[in-house]
Amino acid sequence: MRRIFEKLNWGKGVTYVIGHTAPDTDTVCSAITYANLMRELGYNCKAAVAGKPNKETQYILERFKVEAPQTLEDATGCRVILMDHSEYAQAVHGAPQARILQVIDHHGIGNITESHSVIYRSLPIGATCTIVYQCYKEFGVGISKESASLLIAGILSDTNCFTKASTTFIDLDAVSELSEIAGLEDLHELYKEMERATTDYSGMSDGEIFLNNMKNYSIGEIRIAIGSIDVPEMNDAEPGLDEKEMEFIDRMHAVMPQIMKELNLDFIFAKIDNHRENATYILHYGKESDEIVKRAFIASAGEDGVSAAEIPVEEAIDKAHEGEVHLERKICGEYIKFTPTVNRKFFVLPRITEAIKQKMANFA
Ligand SMILES: [Mn+2]
Repeated sequence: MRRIFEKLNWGKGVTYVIGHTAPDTDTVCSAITYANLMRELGYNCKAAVAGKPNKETQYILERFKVEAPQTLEDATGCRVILMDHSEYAQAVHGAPQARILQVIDHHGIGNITESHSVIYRSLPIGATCTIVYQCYKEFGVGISKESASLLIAGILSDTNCFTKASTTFIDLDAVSELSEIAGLEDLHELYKEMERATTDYSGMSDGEIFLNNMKNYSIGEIRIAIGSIDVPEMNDAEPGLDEKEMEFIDRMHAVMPQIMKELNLDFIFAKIDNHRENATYILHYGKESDEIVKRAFIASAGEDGVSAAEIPVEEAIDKAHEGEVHLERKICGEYIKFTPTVNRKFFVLPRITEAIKQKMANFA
């Protein structure tokens, strides 16, 4: 394996190991640890971020006393290793003019291109950090206490502490070995603190809260973004909790037009999780976005000529949870509410993508 890495065109300068914009814990921690591994193998690599890490990630870096990676403003002309994404829409500015040496990811294949040989490693597992752990094992390189802590944090974050449908035994095995190296006994305590940091929106405007975990996607010529936001924990001793939560969701809805305009998007969507209710609210904005949402999440096959996206809602979620969970869907005014919560990568994005493709096909 080491020989294969020698074949990459490393050049003379530094190679940046960098995750997606709106950096989260998996993207940042996988970049730091993978850069460490590449340096161990003798390559001049440096971790970087494509924006300000979110609050959860800031908490992790502080807790494990790790310096935040430098921000790479523009990757034009740079050599890069992309972590946790494969879409230009999510990549650092200038990525189309960068040379990609490697991609380490656990999402679908996006629209990046590279004419030179690359190492492209993608697995349908819980976190990019798990793949980095596998790479360490493959090379027989020891994992430091610090790197082990960061990898655990990335895996806990992306799998919501092993509760997401994307979690695999590979992720669980990785964490069980890593926690011994890291000397971390109480992972639930760690995850609780991470959750607290995630919904600490103090000092942030509504727009910043929305952008905190928003991802951009290109579907052909169509540019969309999907924000993923958690309703902050509120004091349930006070009356009117439901209204306060809805007020927060309405505030997120209110910033969507401005974000859509500024980023020149065709549509913008949001997936807002209210953990108290164990529910997800789907929000949409953009011309005829209601039709897309209808196709993606409401319409049943054949009804009024509007066909549902490939997999019926119930089937999709049942599959994800192996038949143990029944998904409920409710129309709440302009929003669609799912109980229990649904996943952006496996549930929301594929259905919206399919609905947009159908809409485009009908139009053409
Ligand atoms: Mn990830």
